[in-house]
Amino acid sequence: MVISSFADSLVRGVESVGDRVSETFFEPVIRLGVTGLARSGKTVFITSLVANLLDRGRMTGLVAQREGRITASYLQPQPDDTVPRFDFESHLSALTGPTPHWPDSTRAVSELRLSFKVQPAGLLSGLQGPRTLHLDIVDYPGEWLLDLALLEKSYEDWSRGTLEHISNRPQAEAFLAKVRAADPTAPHDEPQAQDLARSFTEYLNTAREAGFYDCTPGRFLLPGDLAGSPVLTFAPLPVSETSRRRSLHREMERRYEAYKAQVVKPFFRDHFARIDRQIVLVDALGAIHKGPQTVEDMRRAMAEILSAFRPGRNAWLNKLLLGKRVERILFAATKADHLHHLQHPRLTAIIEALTREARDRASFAGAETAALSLASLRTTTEEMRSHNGVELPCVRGTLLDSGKQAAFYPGDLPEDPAHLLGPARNGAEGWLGEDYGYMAFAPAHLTLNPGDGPPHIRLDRAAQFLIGDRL
Ligand SMILES: Nc1nc2c(ncn2[C@@H]2O[C@H](COP(=O)(O)OP(=O)(O)OP(=O)(O)O)[C@@H](O)[C@H]2O)c(=O)[nH]1
Ligand SMILES: [Mg+2]
Repeated sequence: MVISSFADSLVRGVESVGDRVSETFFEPVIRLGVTGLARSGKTVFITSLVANLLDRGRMTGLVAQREGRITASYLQPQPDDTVPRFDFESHLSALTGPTPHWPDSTRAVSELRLSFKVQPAGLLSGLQGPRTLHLDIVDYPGEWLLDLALLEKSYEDWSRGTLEHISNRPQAEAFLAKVRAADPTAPHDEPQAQDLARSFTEYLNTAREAGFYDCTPGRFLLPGDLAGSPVLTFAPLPVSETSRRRSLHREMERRYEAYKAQVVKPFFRDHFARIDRQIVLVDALGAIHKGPQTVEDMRRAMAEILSAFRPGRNAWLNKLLLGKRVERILFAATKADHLHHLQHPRLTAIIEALTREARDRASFAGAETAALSLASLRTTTEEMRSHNGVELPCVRGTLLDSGKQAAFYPGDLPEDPAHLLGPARNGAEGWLGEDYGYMAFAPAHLTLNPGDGPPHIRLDRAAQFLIGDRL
């Protein structure tokens, strides 16, 4: 009797010390960055991840959950007062409400804090009380990472590179005609500057819609509250050293430098530099459907985006990070519910190949990397259908445009990703022999069991890689 109460109080003592220490000194925070090019699936990913971390019935791939060690999870006010909160509730009710629909496109950085109470694993688990761990999830457009390259370029270099690069694109014709008509050495004229910037922005938007990913400066596409301000009112011009002060050239150059100092640098300083774990989402299926040129363009954009994770190359970023590194980077092919699971390994192989160059670099910088295929919100079911005597692995879902149910076979992804990436690199116009279809599915009507989050594919595996070691 005496012994047991002594033992109890010892345990309680340890527990309360543990609690106090953890509450006052040791509530670790993981900052998880979620990025990807436009429409890659960032918003749906965060919404479903958070919903599934709150109701963890479908998260058995998360080891701490399987071991029953996550005792609670809850949303908290996010800690950065100047960053908009990720609008989790609206996005979730869009996806899972009575008339399910996809959330709207998002235009800026946002953030959300999810906190966990976790029972420690291992020998001491019985002696310690639950720990608290905060997960800060930051959603930011991948296009903003492309801007890193601007920091190393003068206005002259950037102008020359951009004009050369877009010279053959039909989307750029109208802008290029204005550039030819402009005299960069003439005195600066604001309406003309605005006209050039507007026309350049139009080019960027149509190029992006046409499937080009190399559309920088990134903030021209997602201006948020900077729309119309001078830092976004510039454009590339063929310039030479001889322009005088107050010329169109000099004013454009000044604004370009202001964009770097007041838009690009603050983003890297305030958001990027603080990230511990990163997921990069890639809509590989969408790109494959659009054709080889889109795939090649995406591969290049990914390589450039990911060079931000190899800061050695950029002196400014290197200084900013002071040796801090993103510890883990996950490359995820999204919307895998468009494919029967038989094809998922092939999609993963494609994403691995697509990011190989960049992955090698990131690993070199000390980050652990992995690749997988996932669906943040599963909208389809699988079925085999026979077609001309062949059994095809299909998926069935509700079509977004007509609301009708349909079975869909997207084509046979090659076992060897080089069969896609090779022709893409070599400038092929179309895929040889195979057509890759794409259908937009609507989110399905859901009736969720208590304790279950929305249906997904491998979201738990993604969570395990990204945060599992800290739970
Ligand atoms: N079938 C399916 N479609 C998805 C999934 N995730 C995203 N999508 C589709 O992809 C579109 C874009 O998803 P978002 O999450 O809004 O993408 P985003 O990266 O936040 O897009 P922006 O905010 O515009 O940059 C959605 O409207 C859906 O049509 C998924 O898990 N399954
Ligand atoms: Mg979004």
